[in-house]
Amino acid sequence: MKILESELILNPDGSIYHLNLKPEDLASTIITVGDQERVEQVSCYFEKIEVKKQHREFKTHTGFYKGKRITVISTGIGPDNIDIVFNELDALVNVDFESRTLKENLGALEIVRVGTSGAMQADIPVDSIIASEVGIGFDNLLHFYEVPDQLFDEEFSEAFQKHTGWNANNSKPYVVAANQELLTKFTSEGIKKGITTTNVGFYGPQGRVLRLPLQDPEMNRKISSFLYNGRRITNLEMETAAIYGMSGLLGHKALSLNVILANRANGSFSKDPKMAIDNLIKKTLDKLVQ
Ligand code: R1P
Repeated sequence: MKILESELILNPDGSIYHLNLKPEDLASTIITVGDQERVEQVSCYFEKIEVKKQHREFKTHTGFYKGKRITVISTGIGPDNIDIVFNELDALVNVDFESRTLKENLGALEIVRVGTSGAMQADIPVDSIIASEVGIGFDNLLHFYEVPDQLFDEEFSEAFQKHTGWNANNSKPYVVAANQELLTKFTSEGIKKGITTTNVGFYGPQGRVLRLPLQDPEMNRKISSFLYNGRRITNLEMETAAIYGMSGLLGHKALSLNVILANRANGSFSKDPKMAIDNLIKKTLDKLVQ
């Protein structure tokens, strides 16, 4: 079936609407970062950069690291941007832009998020790295799609809602796992497994009070004290669950890695965030070529 011009919007040069990329600009291994300035922080390690493009907050460099072709792209902040980035990355691989039809053989991308995050447990040091084995989405992005039965862990979600006395006005938390192959490959001495909550905002939704009181001031304490099969929630950010959900729906392999910049439980913050992020970048690139 042909996808209409209003649904798959292409720019006059044939690139896709928001990402401003053509299919040939993309590698099958992709690093996503939130901050567009982090794109250079990754691509400075490439021996050669062959694509440099940007539109809005979506900046892309494609090049080679130790002979492997890798794309690094910034998503900006939040699950709403993940909807755009993941649908368009998928279209670049799986839609024939000439005929506007799905390709017969669908491709699977390997996608690793290199992000920053806040720890929810006092014993998780700033500058440490967490690979999310599970993402819990407090956002509602995935609820707009038809989701196959196995994608969400409903039992986990029920237990979490019960523990927190989840407000029915908020969207139902969805629980979705990382790609197991990538999780195994990346988990190591310096990269520990964890459970990550993904939220729609940085302040109220993550329990930060500057001037506005919270609907549930106890939520972060409840998140920290939640245990499921002996596992606790380690960290909180704004993209992981949406990335896992969209990748699960589209058939891509995804893993989210986050360096802890803030510890929300003990109030500490990294003394050198740039160096901490750089450490994660170098570890990620080396794991990708292993
Ligand atoms: C908030 O400051 C942003 O930082 C974190 C959050 O998920 C959110 O996107 O990740 P990034 O540094 O990867 O953007």
